[in-house]
Amino acid sequence: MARPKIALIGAGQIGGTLAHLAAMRELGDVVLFDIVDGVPQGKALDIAESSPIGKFDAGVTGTSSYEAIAGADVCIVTAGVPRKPGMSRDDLLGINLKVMKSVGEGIAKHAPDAFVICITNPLDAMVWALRQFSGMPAEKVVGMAGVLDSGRFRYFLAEEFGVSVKDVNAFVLGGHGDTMVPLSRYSTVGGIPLPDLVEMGWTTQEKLDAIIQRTRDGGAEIVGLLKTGSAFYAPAASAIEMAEAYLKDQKRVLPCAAHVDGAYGLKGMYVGVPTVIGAGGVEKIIEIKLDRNDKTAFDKSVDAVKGLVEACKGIDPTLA
Ligand code: A3D
Repeated sequence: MARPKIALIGAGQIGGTLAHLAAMRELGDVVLFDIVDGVPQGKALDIAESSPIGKFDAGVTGTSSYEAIAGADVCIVTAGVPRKPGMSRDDLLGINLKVMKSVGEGIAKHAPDAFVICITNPLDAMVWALRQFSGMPAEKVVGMAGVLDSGRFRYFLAEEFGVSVKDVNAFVLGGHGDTMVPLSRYSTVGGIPLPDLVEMGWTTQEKLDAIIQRTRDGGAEIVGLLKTGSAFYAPAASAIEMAEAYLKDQKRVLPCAAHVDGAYGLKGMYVGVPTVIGAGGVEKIIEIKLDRNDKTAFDKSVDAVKGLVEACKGIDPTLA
């Protein structure tokens, strides 16, 4: 049986890391695409040359031509620009919207059956635009944000409690931005919900609130340290988890920016919700019960995403 084909659209910081991870895990043959000629070819050759040492069998090639992604099973999109210190994700909207148009059209033409994972920011608006431009089925186009946001939340919680990251589960809903909604009630350590851990004296509500705020600001914290770009190791690891769930039909329960039409009272918009990812793409959207505070926070996040989508329509009238 032929290996799956994984196309990475954008060969920058995240694209290069994705290529390395996908090849090392032998998820399939990797094609790195970028408009800057030489960069995808150079990174691909470098990774391919590491394969005898890392002992992995995966073809890794670089290209600046969409023809090379033909028939890809998975496309992961990082094309565009990242933020610099002082910028919000929303400041990237104008530039990255144009990029989504060319990428959406390129994927639709050459890999129309692929499962498409968008990472480009501002995430919830860009994945919506990418799906509009590509015209692909909603369950096959998804945004990566929740796996990363909950990963950050889990890491901070594991540090606070001095326990293994493997035993910490966390839940984050809503848009990928300052309005994201980390849910304490659904986040657990060894199955024990966070509010119970506060009652048990493992931590205080103040410390938990600080961790939640640090999770919301997680992207900005890295941008502030790096100064020249944004996070790439954890974002790449998160998208690989989603790609693997699709390729291996794992039916993973993962928070993703999915097309929600009906659930949560929403009508045809992309926002972060718990999903089941398997061979059908987004096979299910899980509608959880929100208490009044969580619902208020979720509604605020949804409104922020709606504002960005309206801004996209203002810039490109074909989206209206
Ligand atoms: P960077 O290292 O700049 O890579 C982006 C690449 O896209 C560059 O190599 C560009 O040449 C390439 N590119 C630009 N235009 C096109 C085009 N039309 N077609 C193909 N390639 C193109 O950025 P990065 O890899 O650090 O980040 C990529 C994106 O991911 C940015 O928009 C970030 O803001 C975003 N990001 C999202 C998250 C989420 O959690 C959603 C996290 C971190 C970064």
